[in-house]
Amino acid sequence: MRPILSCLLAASLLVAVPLPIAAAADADLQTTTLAVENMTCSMCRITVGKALKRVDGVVDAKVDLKSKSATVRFDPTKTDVTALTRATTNAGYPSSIQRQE
Ligand SMILES: [Cu+2]
Repeated sequence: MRPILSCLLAASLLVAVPLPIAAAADADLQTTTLAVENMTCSMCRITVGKALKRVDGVVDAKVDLKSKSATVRFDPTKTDVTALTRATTNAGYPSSIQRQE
């Protein structure tokens, strides 16, 4: 094999291999939307987001000020919804489950 071809092959492997792994990991994640109380400004939004992301097992947390909600993606083997609501409550923003997927 000519060097240029093996190089292209290596590059395509690098791109192709991580995708199925990421997809598998994604399927194991759980998404929950929390209704968050007390949020009044963008600083509140940031505080809630930080509190959620600090929870071990949380992959992503999107906090929406307008709808007073937080959409959290997490690994259910590492954490659960109770830990999420506890985290926002401890930060001063009590929350409850709005929607669970
Ligand atoms: Cu605020």
